[in-house]
Amino acid sequence: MSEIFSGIPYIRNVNDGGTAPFAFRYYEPERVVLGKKMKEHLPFAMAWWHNLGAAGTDMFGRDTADKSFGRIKGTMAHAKAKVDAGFEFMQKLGVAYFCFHDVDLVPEADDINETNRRLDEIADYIEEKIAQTGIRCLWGTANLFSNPCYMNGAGSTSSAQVYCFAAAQIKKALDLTVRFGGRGYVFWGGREGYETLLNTDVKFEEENVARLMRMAVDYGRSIGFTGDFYIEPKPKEPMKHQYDFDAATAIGFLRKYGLDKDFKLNIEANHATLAGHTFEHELRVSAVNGMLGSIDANQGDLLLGWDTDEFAWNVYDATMCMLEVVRAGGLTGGFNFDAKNRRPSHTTEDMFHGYILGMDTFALGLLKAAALIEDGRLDRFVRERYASFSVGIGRRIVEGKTTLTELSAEAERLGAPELPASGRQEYLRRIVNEILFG
Ligand code: XLS
Ligand code: CA
Ligand code: CA
Repeated sequence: MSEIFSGIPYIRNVNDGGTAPFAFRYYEPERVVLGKKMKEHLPFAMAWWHNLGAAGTDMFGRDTADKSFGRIKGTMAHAKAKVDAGFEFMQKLGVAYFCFHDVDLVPEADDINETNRRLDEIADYIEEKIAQTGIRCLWGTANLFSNPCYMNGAGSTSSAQVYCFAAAQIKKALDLTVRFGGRGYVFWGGREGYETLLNTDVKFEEENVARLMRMAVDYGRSIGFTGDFYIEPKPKEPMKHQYDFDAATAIGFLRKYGLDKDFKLNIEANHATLAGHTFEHELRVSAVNGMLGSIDANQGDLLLGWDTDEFAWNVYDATMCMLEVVRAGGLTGGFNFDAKNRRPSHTTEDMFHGYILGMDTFALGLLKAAALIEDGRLDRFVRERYASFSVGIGRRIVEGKTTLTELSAEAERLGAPELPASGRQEYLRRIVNEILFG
């Protein structure tokens, strides 16, 4: 098989002989940080849909990039060329995992039987590549939002027939995920939401979404899938109201329907900011609930109100992200680059620049997070901030040994409380800047 990205070298770190512009500046897979190799802190994954599919189309214009890989789009020959391109791309970057939707892999046919036949054919080919390279699946998913039949959602559809098709796609996507050694399986509720209550039974729709997830868990476990299922929260786009608005909403849903033992969350940076949260907020809410599973490692644009899926370049945000991940003890999933080049970045070289940027940003974030942890001032400050709860009445509160009557008596004894100690936000931000910029 001939080389597809022939002008691009294997990407190495500058300390390891890599030369500009195709070299990592910060990512060194074998470098040990906080007792673990960088590549273990950062299991990176390629998103099949963006990297091998997205060609710059937007609502106002057609493709700018050529993602044909020398074949006619919409054919099985093209599907195979995407496999060749994808594996060569991942090998050149040292990316160990990929993520996919079912219909990223093959052109979808009108009849699901034919789509599944095509999926079986491409799966054989992908399995050969997995055996040759050791690259495997981080997570798989079913695209339950592009086909017009999913106009009202999949699990939350108004049509029992459509619900069956959603179930069939999930079943097949789970089969493929297991065949590709997947660590996880994602539910992003693309159109699981609604536009108006005038035509919607919210309670019924949410129950149906939960039933579909329960059936997916039962089927997955029956075929030997031992990984995590994930919900990927997103507040809007395409629907106005989405049922998986943010981490807290998704966690409440999973607990209500008894799905929390099998599911964790896949937190996307861009979705966090769309929900009006920071990326690190969504990570922290997931982590403190034991639900931090995987990350879609991209970045949104706060000046735009939609999901721009940019390659992450904001080192401050990446540092805050890595602080959360390291403190949580790492991910069971990984860092999936659900990111695409900007429309004018339309060349093959840009595909590599995007990944080098993303990988370097999170590597630098890891180094800075490690430096903040080793510095210790932030952690110490937070610990000491709550010191009044480790002695006297504070301690009795935490130990559950007191009552409202006793606390009330204490307040009456004091007459008026002292102000809490300063939160020192500006001082703490100075520490972060000092660690980031020296
Ligand atoms: C869309 C989502 C999607 C999921 C997988 O906004 O990010 O790409 O990650 O279905
Ligand atoms: Ca995503
Ligand atoms: Ca997205």
